[in-house]
Amino acid sequence: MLKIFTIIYSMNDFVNASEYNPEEKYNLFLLVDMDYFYAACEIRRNPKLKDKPVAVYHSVGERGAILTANYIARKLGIKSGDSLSKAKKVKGLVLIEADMEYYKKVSNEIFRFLKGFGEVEQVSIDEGYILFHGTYEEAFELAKTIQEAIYQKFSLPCSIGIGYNRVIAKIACEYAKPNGIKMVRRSEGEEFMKNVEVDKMYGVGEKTTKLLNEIGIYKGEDILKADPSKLREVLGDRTASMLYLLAKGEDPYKYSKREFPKSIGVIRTLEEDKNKDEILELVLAMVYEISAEMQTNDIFGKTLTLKVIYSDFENRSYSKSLSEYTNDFEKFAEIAKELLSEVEEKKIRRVGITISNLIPRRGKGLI
Ligand code: DCP
Ligand code: MG
Ligand code: MG
Repeated sequence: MLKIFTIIYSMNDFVNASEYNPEEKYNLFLLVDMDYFYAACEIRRNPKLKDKPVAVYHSVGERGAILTANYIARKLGIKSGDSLSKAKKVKGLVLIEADMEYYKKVSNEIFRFLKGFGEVEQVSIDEGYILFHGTYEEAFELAKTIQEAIYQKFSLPCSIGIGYNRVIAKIACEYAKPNGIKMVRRSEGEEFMKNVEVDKMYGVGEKTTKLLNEIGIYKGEDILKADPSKLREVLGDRTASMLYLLAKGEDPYKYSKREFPKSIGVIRTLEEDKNKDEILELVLAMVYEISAEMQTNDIFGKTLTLKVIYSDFENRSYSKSLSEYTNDFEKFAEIAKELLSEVEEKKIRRVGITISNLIPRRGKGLI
């Protein structure tokens, strides 16, 4: 258990990244987020402000806070959350009181327009996911079209992140800002996350960031290198497994808004054909990935299936069920080892692990 993160780390060499096929269609997510939205709305209705530092604030009585600032103002050190009194000291800064009604109206118009490009999941006043099925290249073309169209129609800049899940799209968008497009393919996901700072990760707030920094974890790669038992001790099981999935470029929350899954699985192609005794570490790493996903989503399961595709393209599946529902890595790892021992002595090309017979969280009478 203790060594599993490092095992997974070294497994990268094993996985065939050249599997990516430019013709292939995927379910992709385009996160469209407006740039310095409230300030951009103000500049839109008063174009004279275009090259000036602009900040929008909200105030109650004497006290006020900055809600956002354009990038010129950000260069002067102004950001959302700053106090109005601090902002007032910045020479040349244009301060405008928030007009929420106007921003909501503009937002509604933008989202009505975006719905013309596909199914949209709005997540805040200025951002939403467009669900897209197609190739990565098509997704990138669509993003360019949308960005240009929004600018033409509303005179507002936006940035777009494209990813194979919501979390990757969201983080990619941060990197695209301002007024850019950033796409991360599945084969690039883990590499991309290596340099992502923990506070940029979805669901990681100030408190978790502080705890992580205290034990020397700043970026995605530090999470994968960390001692997992230490991570669990500091953060608790659930947050630790959530972070692990994020660092791997996976979406820990992917079941939250959707149908409950029938099974959770991963499949990997080996860089070169291997014997069964050479794939144990990879198999355990895959089991760990799935159990972490189950732990973050409060999912429990009973049946583990190991699928082996031999180099002659024949394939076989081996399954075993536990007597109880669990999401404990050790329990599934034991079955995986047992199943692997039953595998034929032939060269292996691909290997898959699936856990099925799933139930949501620990419920009365269920476990
Ligand atoms: N907002 C707010 N309070 C905050 C952060 C943001 O009221 N603490 C408001 C003002 C923003 C809008 O929500 O304009 C959208 O938030 P974003 O986080 O998307 O920030 P911006 O669009 O302003 O800037 P960016 O270009 O970084 O997306
Ligand atoms: Mg924004
Ligand atoms: Mg936003």
